[in-house]
Amino acid sequence: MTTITRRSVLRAMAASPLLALGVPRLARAGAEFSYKYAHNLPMTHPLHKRAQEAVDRIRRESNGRLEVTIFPNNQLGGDTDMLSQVRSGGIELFTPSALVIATVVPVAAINAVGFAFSDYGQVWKAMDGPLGTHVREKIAKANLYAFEKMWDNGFRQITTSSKPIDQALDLDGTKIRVPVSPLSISMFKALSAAPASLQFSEVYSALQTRIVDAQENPLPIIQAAKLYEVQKYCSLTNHIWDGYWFIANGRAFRRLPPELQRLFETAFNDAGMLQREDLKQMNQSIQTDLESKGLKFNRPAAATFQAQLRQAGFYEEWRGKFGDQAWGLLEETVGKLA
Ligand code: X2X
Repeated sequence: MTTITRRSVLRAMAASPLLALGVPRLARAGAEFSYKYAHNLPMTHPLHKRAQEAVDRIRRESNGRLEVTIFPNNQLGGDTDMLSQVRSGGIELFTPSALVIATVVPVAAINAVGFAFSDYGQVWKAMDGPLGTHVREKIAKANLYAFEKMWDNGFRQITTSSKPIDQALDLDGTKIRVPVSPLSISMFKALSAAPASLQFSEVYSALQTRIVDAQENPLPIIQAAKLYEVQKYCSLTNHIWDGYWFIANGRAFRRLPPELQRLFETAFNDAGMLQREDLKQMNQSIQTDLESKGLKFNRPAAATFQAQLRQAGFYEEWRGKFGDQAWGLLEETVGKLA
């Protein structure tokens, strides 16, 4: 016997364009799974655009069964809030930077060890390979599901309102905002700066009111969040490579039938690969754009920073914290660090 339920009617309507016409709101309200996805970036950033495409694809290919609503730009709170919401199930999806998820899964910060990666070839080799697998396993232990492909945040650069940073000494005493990340604090302390952790939602106003003089982020974020309006100098240090893990609450992911889990995986991983490509394209012209908006660029050599980090025992300390296994996986790609 076939029972006619509200759900089966809605599913039939969603599958038939003619019937579904005119009742989009009803069809939406009837989605079998309605998930919330939150992130910390302005809507002009490629992460948002590609996530929006993925979400549209998911609705289409699931015939309206699976619907994701996006809350961009810290609408649901800063990183720390979003992280606790995705852990509790208040939201189902979140894209924390590796630095941020590391407050719950410490080894996730390993891609952000100072000056470890020298280019994207190394980055994706490690993160799409054994190091990425290792981190995803640890994320799973926190009852979060990390989709396989990490999204790009970028190589982080230092901006200041006061002076260009040309060598490690120039950071001495500089009040610099870093994410809510023990690794970032440790690294900038080792460089004799005065780092302060703030959520990204607070960065623009902290710079504007001079609570801090400096911050560090990849150029696409400096552009999307208009940080050039409140900063003068940009020093291309490339000191950290940072990426976003696309994560789901573990229970919310397992609750989906296998075909919808696979749809999530395909849609988010494909979109992540395109987002990596977007950033690669942007990186070719973005400096010129930021110069036209008034930022002054310089390109310091890495040597003085690395020497200072070594001398301060930074690498030894973090090798100990991450453990030999994870550290070994990183060094397999980038060579000896300590
Ligand atoms: O907070 C930041 O600086 C950002 C946007 O890069 C992260 O998500 C770590």
